[in-house]
Amino acid sequence: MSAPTKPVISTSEQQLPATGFGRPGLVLGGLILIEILVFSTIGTNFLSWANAAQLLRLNTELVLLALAMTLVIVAGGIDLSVGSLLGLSAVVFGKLVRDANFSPGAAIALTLLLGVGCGALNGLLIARLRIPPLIVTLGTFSLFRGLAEGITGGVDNFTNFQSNFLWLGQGFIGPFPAQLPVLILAITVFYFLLHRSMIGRALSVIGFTPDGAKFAGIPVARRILFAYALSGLMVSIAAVLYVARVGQAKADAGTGYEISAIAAVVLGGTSIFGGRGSIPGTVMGVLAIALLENGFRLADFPPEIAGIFKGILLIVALGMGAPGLLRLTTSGTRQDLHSNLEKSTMRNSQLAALCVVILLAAGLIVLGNYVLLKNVSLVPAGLTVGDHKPTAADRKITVAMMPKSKGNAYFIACRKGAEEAAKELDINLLWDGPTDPDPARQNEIVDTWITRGVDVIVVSVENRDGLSTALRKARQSGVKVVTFDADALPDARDFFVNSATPSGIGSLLMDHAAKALGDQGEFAIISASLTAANQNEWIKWIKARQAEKYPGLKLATIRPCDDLQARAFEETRTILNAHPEVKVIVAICSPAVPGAAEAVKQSGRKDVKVVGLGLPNDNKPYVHGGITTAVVLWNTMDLGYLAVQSATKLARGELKAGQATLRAGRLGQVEIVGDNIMLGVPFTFDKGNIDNFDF
Ligand code: RAM
Repeated sequence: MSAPTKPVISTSEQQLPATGFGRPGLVLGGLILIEILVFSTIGTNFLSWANAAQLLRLNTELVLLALAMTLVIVAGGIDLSVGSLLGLSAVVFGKLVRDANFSPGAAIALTLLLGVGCGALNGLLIARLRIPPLIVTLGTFSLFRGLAEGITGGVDNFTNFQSNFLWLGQGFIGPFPAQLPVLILAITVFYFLLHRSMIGRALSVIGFTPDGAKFAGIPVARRILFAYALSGLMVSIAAVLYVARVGQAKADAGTGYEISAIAAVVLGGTSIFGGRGSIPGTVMGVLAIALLENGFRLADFPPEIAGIFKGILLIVALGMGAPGLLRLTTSGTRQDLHSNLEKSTMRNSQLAALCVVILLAAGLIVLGNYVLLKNVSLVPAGLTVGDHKPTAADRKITVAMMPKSKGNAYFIACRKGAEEAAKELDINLLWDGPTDPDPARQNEIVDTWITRGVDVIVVSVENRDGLSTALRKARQSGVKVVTFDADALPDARDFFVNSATPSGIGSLLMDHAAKALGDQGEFAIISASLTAANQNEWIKWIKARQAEKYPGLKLATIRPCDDLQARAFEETRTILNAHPEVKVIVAICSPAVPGAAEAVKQSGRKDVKVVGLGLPNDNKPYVHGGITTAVVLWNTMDLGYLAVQSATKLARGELKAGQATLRAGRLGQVEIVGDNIMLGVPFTFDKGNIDNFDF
């Protein structure tokens, strides 16, 4: 195609800069306004300083990524690797601090170097080898995440950072979050870079017509390299802030950030075809996405609804750019994409799409009112509910409860008991958590609950050190904290609802393993994560029992599986290959028991057995098949029930430190040892009794 190269360049120079306050900017502004109106009506404490500060804290990393992404897209490219690079930078930083004893300052410097290097790698492949950006960054998307997983073995989670480093992500300068200066600086620099500098102008021209840019004497390759290296730098800065904010560094940090960043950029009016972009638009795009999630949570909507609406917004935003994204897999045809016809079609579809989102948002008001009405208590004062008599002065207590992961059958059963107690006690129960185990997500949800002003937070803690900081903050702001299943640090909570004594659980598991092994032999443990307190306590007691009673048995290895069945399956296969002497797998988190048993079954090894902590329903086939010899557990419904009973009594002043017992509804008097509220003793399911249970 013969594009009118020279006129295009001069026209584009005249048109620059577009700052996003055109028509798409106004529509986006309207959308943000509607979000604010809707959520300030239906969300608790939405229009508060604390919430504004939290929004800023939670979204700084995304803004940094999106700013850099704007430049990349304006230059006609795309960077799908930013989320993975965030994960890699986070774990490299964690490793440098924990294992290589670097000071945080030195580790930050090296992490930023890594970011620039990885960004430059993208840039070199694209600019010098002329491989399409989508292909290159799809490759590095996998490469960077793979390296992060390699460094951590997929399960290591770096925590315990110095408090002066954590201040960067959790501290305040007066009333402002510590991230604010970085954010203002980054937005200002990128604004001037894109809208007021020769480099921004050059990137726009490259995105508009790369060949034309070359003829105009622009060093195209160098500018593209600059854009990607800068993207890498911003990602690594974001990674450092992320680690400081969540207090931990895991290989899955930043998962999905690339999609949110691209969506924010496109939503903000930047053309996915390149050539035209807006920094203010990008910032507004991030805000539109962030408000959705934040507002829904504060309005107590089921978190799934927030996910659905966020998904719709992302589809709309990405849908607007889809044709351009596809074309980024080829080269040399970009000029065709800039026909006037195409440009106006895009604008119209942008407007239409945003109108749809606005209409959907308006529908939320109706839905919100419905939820509000539903939450009005219809129980007349004086009516006895459970073992508490509500009085006219009673305010409905809100208990916010979080499992390690919502998808785990163990916690699904806990939820049933929690809901039963909530109904009996006439309280509001919020249930939310990560879909799969994700300690950083647990931190974010706790933060939202603090802003929301719930009465009690009840949580099963995935990462003890990481979440304890957030829980301490909750206590400082007057929220009571109860942990259940897996504990936080003692000063981060009021009480811990303990499934059974760790010594009881550990000893029983070891006894079952010994029964399957005989006097001599090796066994292996599959745990959930290395940072969960309950898992580590149980391992300690398994080892103690083995040393005391079974000197002929040897623990060959401990492998974490992230509380995921598929991962437990893989880990067991690895153990069977690497340690052929291992004859018993002790799986101490519920998804690991069927995962390990399936791996043993598929290996064809008849000499290997499984014992573990799991649910009867998950394990029946393996118990009947003779692979799993013993499954230990407690009544998980009762655990959820007791946790909500304890939380409510705590909020009502009926549970105080030093108390020796607690009256817990249908469970009767429950013993309190120190600050541990004890559920009972573990129970063993085996071939003889497992069919009598259905959970
Ligand atoms: C896992 C959870 C929980 C553990 C149970 C037995 O699913 O991690 O913490 O107690 O299994």
